[in-house]
Amino acid sequence: MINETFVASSPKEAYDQAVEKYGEDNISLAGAKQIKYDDGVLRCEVIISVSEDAFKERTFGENRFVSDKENEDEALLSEISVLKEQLELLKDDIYQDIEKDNSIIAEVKKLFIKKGISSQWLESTFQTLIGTDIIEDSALLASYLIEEIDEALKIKEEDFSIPKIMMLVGPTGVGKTTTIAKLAARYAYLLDKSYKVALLNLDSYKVGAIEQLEHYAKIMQVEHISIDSTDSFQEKLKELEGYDVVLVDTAGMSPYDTQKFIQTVEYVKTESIRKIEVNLVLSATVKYEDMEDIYENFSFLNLDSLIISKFDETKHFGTLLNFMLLYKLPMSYFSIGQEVPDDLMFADKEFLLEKFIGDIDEG
Ligand SMILES: Nc1nc2c(ncn2[C@@H]2O[C@H](COP(=O)(O)OP(=O)(O)OP(=O)(O)O)[C@@H](O)[C@H]2O)c(=O)[nH]1
Ligand SMILES: [Mg+2]
Repeated sequence: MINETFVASSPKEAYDQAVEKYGEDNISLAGAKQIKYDDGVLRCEVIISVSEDAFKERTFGENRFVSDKENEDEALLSEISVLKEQLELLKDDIYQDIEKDNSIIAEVKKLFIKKGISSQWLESTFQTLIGTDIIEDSALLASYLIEEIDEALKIKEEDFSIPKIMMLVGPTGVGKTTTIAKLAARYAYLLDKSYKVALLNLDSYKVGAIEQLEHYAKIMQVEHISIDSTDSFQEKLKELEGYDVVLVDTAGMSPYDTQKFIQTVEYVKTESIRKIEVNLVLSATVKYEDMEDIYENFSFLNLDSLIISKFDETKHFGTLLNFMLLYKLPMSYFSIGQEVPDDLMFADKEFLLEKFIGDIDEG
């Protein structure tokens, strides 16, 4: 095997470069670190191992046999993409003129931006309405936008095809452990059928993390195991094959905790008979500026769905909706307070949109 280092501003970007070059199945992570370069910029180095053959083929073999036909196709494709760009610019110009003359668009746009929706999404939606009556009436336009948001939101239906493994990941203090406890109670006691639940704790960083989950496990009388290496994770997953639902708690990570990310990727990639479903827990109070960093880093883990926590701590849901418009992750659960197990509900678009409409109505 040969080790190769990829450098980028985030671990995900560096890892993606490796995947693009070799394909996900041909590489394994050998390490990662964050380094301040001589220019003062912090960069992430991700080291992957790859077979010698793949390394030679990809590093020295590329472009050796590019045929004339392939060259022609490439030239044609690049001409088409230039034309497409010019068309987009033209459309933008036309739209800018219309926006200047149409006070209704300007008024509705200002309100939705104030509530957290990005101008980029709004403008591309408005562009599809040029020439229609909708842009002549502010109430109609606002309700059209809400319908569009509704349509874009996705729900991940609760899946009772047992057995399953659900891993919760997310920034520090967002409510992962509390949500794990609520989910454990839901599957063990609150549904029509009682499922056999086990809790696995991968958080070996936080002081008291083991005790926190153990405390919930004791109250609910469910199995609880702490893990400190990928080997023991794999071993325990095997031992727990007879369980219906295995809930996996992880350490809270800031977007800059490269080492924790790499460790978590190793856990996610652990071979197991069942798929490890990765759920990102995101607070409803997330700041717009943090959203992209969070997604950029956590998408590294191949996210299956989004659990929204701290629903009760805000009246403003536009930023969160914007997050979903941009990244199109399906929502699975909402955590609506601190009470275990009561404050958890299955994700509901209507519930979320009603709150957003209430906020819009307040202006
Ligand atoms: N208001 C409110 N508080 C919540 C909610 N979910 C969790 N909390 C509170 O947030 C705090 C942190 O919750 P944890 O479950 O420990 O968060 P965590 O993501 O596991 O934290 P780390 O493991 O440190 O990353 C606790 O005080 C919880 O009671 C929620 O939906 N609403
Ligand atoms: Mg925790």
